[in-house]
Amino acid sequence: MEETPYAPLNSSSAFATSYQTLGSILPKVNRTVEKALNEGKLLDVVCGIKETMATLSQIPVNVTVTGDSGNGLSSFINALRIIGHEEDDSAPTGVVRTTQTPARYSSSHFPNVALWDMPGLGATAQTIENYSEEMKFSRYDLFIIIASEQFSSNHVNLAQVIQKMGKRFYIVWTKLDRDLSQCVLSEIQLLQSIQENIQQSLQKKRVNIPPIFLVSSLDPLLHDFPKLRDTLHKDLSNIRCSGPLNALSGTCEKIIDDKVDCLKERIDNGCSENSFGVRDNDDMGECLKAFQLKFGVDDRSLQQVAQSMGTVVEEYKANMKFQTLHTLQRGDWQLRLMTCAVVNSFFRVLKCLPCLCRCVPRFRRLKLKRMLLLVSQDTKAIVKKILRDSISSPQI
Ligand SMILES: Nc1nc2c(ncn2[C@@H]2O[C@H](COP(=O)(O)OP(=O)(O)OP(=O)(O)O)[C@@H](O)[C@H]2O)c(=O)[nH]1
Ligand SMILES: [Mg+2]
Repeated sequence: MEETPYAPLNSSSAFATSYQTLGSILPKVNRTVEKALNEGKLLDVVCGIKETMATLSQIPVNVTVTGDSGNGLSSFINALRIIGHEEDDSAPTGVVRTTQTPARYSSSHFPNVALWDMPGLGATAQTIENYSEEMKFSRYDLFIIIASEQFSSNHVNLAQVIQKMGKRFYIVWTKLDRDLSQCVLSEIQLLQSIQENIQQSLQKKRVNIPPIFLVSSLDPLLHDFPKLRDTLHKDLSNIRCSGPLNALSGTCEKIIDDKVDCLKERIDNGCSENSFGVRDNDDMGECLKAFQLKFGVDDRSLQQVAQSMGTVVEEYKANMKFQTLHTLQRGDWQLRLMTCAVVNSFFRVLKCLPCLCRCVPRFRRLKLKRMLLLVSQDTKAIVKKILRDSISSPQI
């Protein structure tokens, strides 16, 4: 497996992110998404979001591996990279204190991620505050605290410091092979007692329980390693994408709201037939279909979106509250009232009264505008789902 050789921490350039690239691409993507939403082409919105994801996935993320010296920090890095400690570019390991300065490693399993091997917290009287300052904790995006043999106060203190910084961290209990070979308990009991011990130690110091993984660096594919890799992939995606995609989500909502305002104005001006291509704007079913088409949440568009996202259309439809005329009337009391038989009969009578018949078009516009608003809410829900799915499955 091809791996990049390690580099000791010697410059801050390793922490320079490609936010500049991001700064130049995001406005372009925003424009693409804006145009697509205005034209009701949700498939183009998906393309714009995928383009953003591709850029975001190149943002370097710094993951640091820390813990007590000798707990197996360097061995864990090699195991995570699935390389042996005898390979040229592996992290040096040993029974004597080995790692003296932070060293950076990369792995083809985690593209654009710097894995930092730290000198462990030593037997010296170094405080956790000094250690976190010296190791420049503020530079890292995610922390992996390694523990083995015993979950010490150093581990709890590390967790506390990282929690205070508001950063994501995991606890990885390693050397599980030794525990298993020496313990008289069954494997299930042993795993449970390690988990409980870690949780209790953290709870005593009011640390929120992070993900905990029990592994052996001698078996990089066994125990909790697969779960750990999976969680790490998801968190890396979150770290890179949630900020910009949340911003994009806000932009999308604003574009949809603006579109609603613009269409409401057209309805007020009596241009609904021309604008939406409806033949009879008293036919609520036809109007609903026309609005859905206008926003790109019609059956055909949703089918294309689902296909492009690698899923089934039902997943998207399940996010819509007002997909059919029936659900629309059932889900919104205002529209239910406006379309009930009594009100309809009342307006039919009004139509025949010359002095009051002017109220009829006004009432029809009210109904159309309400329906428009509800369809726009469904559109927002669909866009949110596309964004959510893009973060959780960045490879789509
Ligand atoms: N059996 C077993 N031994 C392990 C495991 N992980 C690490 N070791 C051994 O523990 C010793 C210390 O491992 P390192 O990875 O060098 O530990 P470290 O925390 O990086 O230590 P320093 O760099 O010295 O602070 C080595 O002899 C490793 O072979 C494991 O999962 N199982
Ligand atoms: Mg080491």
